[in-house]
Amino acid sequence: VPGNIILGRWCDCSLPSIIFAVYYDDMNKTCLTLIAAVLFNMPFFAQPAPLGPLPTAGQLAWHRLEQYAFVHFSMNTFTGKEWGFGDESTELFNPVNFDARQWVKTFADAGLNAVILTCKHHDGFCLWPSRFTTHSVSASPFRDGKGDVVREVAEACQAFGLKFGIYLSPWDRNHPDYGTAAYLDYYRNQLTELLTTYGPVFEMWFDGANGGNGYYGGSRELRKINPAEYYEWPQTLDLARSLQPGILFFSDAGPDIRWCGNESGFVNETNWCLFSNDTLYPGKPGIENLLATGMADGDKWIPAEVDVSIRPGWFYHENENERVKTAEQLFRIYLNSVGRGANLLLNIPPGPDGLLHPLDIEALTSWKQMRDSIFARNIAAEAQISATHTRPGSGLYGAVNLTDGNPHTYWATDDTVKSADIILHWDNPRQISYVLIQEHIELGQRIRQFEIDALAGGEWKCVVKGTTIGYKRIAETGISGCSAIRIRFIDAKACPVISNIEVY
Ligand code: FUL
Repeated sequence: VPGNIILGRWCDCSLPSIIFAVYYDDMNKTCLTLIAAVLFNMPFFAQPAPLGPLPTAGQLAWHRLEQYAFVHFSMNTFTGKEWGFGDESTELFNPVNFDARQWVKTFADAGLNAVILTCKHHDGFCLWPSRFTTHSVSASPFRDGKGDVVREVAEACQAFGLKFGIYLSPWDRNHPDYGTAAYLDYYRNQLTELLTTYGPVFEMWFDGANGGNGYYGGSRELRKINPAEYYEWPQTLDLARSLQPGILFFSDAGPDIRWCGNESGFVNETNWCLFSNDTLYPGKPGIENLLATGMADGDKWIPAEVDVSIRPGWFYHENENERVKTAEQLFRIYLNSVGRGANLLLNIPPGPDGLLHPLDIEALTSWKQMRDSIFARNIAAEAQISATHTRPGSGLYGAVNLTDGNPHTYWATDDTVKSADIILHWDNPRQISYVLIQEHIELGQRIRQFEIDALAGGEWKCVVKGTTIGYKRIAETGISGCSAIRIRFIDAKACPVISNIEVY
């Protein structure tokens, strides 16, 4: 601002640059503005071109949730089964101390950011008073048949600021029409009820279990369906989107979020958010490893979600009380999911009294304490940070952006430079256990290979050999007496664009 002149430039990589000058004349109180459009972007300033496929705004918001709760609670909670047959008496459902606020407060305290509830599992019992069936809470002793578990959980989520999602099993072993076209109407009617009654739903979960023997309205037979065609998913998804435009769909095949291919709590170390799902459908066998890795050249952004239970089963069973996962086991799962760029959907099943068991609460609480203490002090902020190469651009893309806590700024290299190092240096030697790296995925997932070297005792030593990064990568280093680390981006699909580095 020399005198009363303001010079500026506005640019977006896909548009011409706008150069403007504003002159304010104090004496005459007038303003003169000059505007010029430049039809090409000066490479001097241009931001890296996006490398598609890219996440949608909804998927970006989903990535930021990182970990959230899965709740399996239904008829099986009372029968001790994992898969009900569909002929269970509705009289059995009676959680006398049911308190959705106890569940959701526990989840919020554990740093879980959403809840996905089994509104209907494979046995067909509905946790809400559906107009389309009598096999629901309305026919149970719970709150004298006036209860609505879905409503209370959705309201508790709103009260504690958590997002709410639904699981509506496509396979229904109770319904007489399962296997025919009429059942699709029933399924869509129920979906419409859920998506128009309980407020915003962030995610809809389709599990892959399909067809088999069941009660089916009393016929007690085996019903087989062709999972690739029977459900006519595209029409159902269109319906759901018309009712809740922001909803994201999870299934083995996406289309918004993909299954990680196992129920043990991990994605592979190499985890691409990219996937080509054209030939896939929920329940397709033999693609587990592909789901756990993603596809480097996939044609859509379909990131992985890791669903795993805190107990051996998905539903509560008293005889599994001694086998609740420990804080250490949960932390390992966290590193193998969130720490590899996936989201974690951790199942915590309430018991038949309608409350979370104290052992599960204890495990969640100590897991949270463990995360808080391990990630308490980010020493990247105390380091001098530099890069072996930085994209030209008047300081717009400098390495300081990596530790500024701002997810919108990033360090990048020039378009032709696909490998470069970031060096963090401390005045006093440190103990370094974890290094956290985030790509600026708004511009695509790029990194294929990286390594981390540590300088200890005057010598550089490689402590991590890694592949993909994506939304987040937490690498374990475990080194002491370390005065510097060097993060070497070795290979990338296009110039590295990194938004955040943390060191613990
Ligand atoms: C599977 C189901 O068969 C299990 O019962 C459980 O709900 C799990 C999360 O998904 O497909």
